[in-house]
Amino acid sequence: MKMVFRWYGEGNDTVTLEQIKQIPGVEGIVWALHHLPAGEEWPLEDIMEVKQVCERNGFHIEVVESVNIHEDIKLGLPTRDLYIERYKRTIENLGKAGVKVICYNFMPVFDWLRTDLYKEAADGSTALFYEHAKVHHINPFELVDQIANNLEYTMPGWEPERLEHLTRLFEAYQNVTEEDLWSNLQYFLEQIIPTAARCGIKMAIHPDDPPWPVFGLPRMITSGENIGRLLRLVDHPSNGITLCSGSLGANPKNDITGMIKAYAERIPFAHIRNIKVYENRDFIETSHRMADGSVDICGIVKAYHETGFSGYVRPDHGRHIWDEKCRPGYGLYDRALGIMYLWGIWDSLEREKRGASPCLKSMNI
Ligand SMILES: [Mn+2]
Repeated sequence: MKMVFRWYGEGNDTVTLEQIKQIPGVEGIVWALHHLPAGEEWPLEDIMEVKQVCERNGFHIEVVESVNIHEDIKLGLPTRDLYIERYKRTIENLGKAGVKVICYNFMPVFDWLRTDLYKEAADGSTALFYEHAKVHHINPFELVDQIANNLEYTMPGWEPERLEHLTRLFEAYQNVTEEDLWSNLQYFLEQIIPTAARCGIKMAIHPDDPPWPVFGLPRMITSGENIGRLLRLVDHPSNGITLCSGSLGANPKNDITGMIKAYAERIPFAHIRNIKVYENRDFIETSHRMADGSVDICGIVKAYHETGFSGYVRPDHGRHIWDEKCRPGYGLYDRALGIMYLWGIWDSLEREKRGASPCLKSMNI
């Protein structure tokens, strides 16, 4: 597995590239042009600028997250063709810069949903929290007001320009069924997958977070079965998934290790994180350690190891610990701890497979 770390760019992240450099085994930066709204073409010059900054610090930029999809594409409006053409040009520009994987999602309106970004745990750390009953009792406008408008940092998927049009968006989705969304996704993929394939890029859709409908908005990428359907829409290696253990793990029925084994060839990018799921469907993001949450992190890493996974991995989110001030879920410390936990599992599996290292053997250990 190739370890990567999400970074929001110069002047837009509390974490520096110099700090990331000191986390063992991180080879690349997961990045995006966060200043561009969904639907804009990503200019090659802007892409090359990020490449230069990252490469100067010894990192590759092979994974982009996300190139967001304009709502007109998801809604299947006539204007979608214009945005799809721009999307193709962005793919081409990213290909020229050496990008190999583009993570994206196809969730209407909200990329992800939580009810509290700083829920305090018994040990004094805070983390992102989802309260199921609250989502069913609050209207989306109130939730946006509580979450997005009180943020120090812009959160991906919660950009002000997107949320400004919330009323119009909800109206637009009123008659859009899950099946409509599937057919709009198919239309999009049929157009862009040939371009991605030609550019040596794998598209990797991120599962819906949480993996069920919210505020009456349909959701598709929620289960192993639906991931199978997605992969069959355009049956090509460039049509893949970002397997996010935290998103899919919110539904305990999801067999994530089973998905890894079933779709190994089509997972270019893995998000690994743990959450604790409660019986009432609430969940809180926890440390990566298996005992702290409900997700079988050891089983997941083992499944990747067994299938010979050579794709990219990132620790996804972290808690806020040691008084760190950071973008919710994206501090340095807990994500670095997560990486070391993942390496710990991976290295022990490697050792088991290959036997003790030559150095240890020569010492007769
Ligand atoms: Mn994720």
